[in-house]
Amino acid sequence: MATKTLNVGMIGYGFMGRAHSNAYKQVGQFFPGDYRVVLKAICARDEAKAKAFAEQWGYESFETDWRKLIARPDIDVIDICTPNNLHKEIAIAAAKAGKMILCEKPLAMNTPEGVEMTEAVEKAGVANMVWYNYRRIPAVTLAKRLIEEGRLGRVFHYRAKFLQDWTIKADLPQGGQGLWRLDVAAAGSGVSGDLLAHCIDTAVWLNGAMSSVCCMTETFVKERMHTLTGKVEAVGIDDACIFMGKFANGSLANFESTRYARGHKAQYTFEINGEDMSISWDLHDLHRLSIYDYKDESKLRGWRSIHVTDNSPDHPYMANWWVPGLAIGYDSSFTHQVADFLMGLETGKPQGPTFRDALETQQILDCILASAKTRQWVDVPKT
Ligand code: SOE
Repeated sequence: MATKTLNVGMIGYGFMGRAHSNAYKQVGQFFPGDYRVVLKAICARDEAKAKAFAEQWGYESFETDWRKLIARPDIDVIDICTPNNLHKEIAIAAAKAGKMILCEKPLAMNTPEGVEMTEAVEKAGVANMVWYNYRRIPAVTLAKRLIEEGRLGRVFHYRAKFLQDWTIKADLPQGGQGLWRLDVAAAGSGVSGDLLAHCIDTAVWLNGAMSSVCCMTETFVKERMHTLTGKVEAVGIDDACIFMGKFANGSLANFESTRYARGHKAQYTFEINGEDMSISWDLHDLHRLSIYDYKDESKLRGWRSIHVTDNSPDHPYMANWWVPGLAIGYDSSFTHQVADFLMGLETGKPQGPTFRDALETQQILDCILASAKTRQWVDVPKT
């Protein structure tokens, strides 16, 4: 029985606002614990939209000024779902006000901002987490367990891709609601911060720190109409980003993301090749983990596809859902993230990725963009 409440104040109401709200609503039903999550307030600049969102998702109240939301004594946790250029100011103000913080990815526009944010939450001693949700898809968490059990042996290769195709049209504007991801002033970067950030977070979590990178980026559409100014303006984001690199464990990295891969909507894939086992995963088939185990008898050896839906503790998170064989989806990864955040509060053991963990991803992002600019290899500073 929940004996405590966690009052959420969420800033932003776009795609992520919906994904997080859904998670807050589901978590108590599927992962009951000490805390009851209360949708206390939603904040958005446009009053009509804030009100409509509050009504649709069941928030008790709404605000139009995030500073007012942070000042409210009845809010425990601030959830930042705004464009990236607002993360820093909001997070630092929330930390100073003693609020816990859940921040959308990437943590910041760049590493110096990320450092300030991390220092602020650590100084304030407030619980914090960044929404790198893909770690908590059961098949991906199972991959982590297999690696921790030492099943892969020495790792040689880690390759990841995140492919989309939604910005190919040259007359798609940049900026404003929904399209801020194309505006460098709001997003900080393009596919690197938006998509590769996920791949890097998962990679560092599964395979450890990266030591060096070499990258190339491309902006295929150089100018777009800006929704806010009405003028045709230069495009400052990377439309595609490809990098190779090395992990501290000696394995080689091969990463690609683009929004120009016609036919691919959100194809996030990774494959890890170890001496004893290879693992691969594909977001389009998210409940499956493919493995090749060299320790199998030679006559039976081959790639096998594990349907990660068993409701035993062997399949992460699944015991809390339906019955074996019935899959869950993308949305559940956010529910798992909230469940783990609450578990961190209950046990006093913070669950990652914390701001500090996400700072490592931020640093790699800065290094790949610096490498693309200078056309040189860049060493990733040790964190
Ligand atoms: C972009 O289209 C996007 O929505 C990202 O912002 C998300 O982080 C990613 O999970 C799916 O694609």
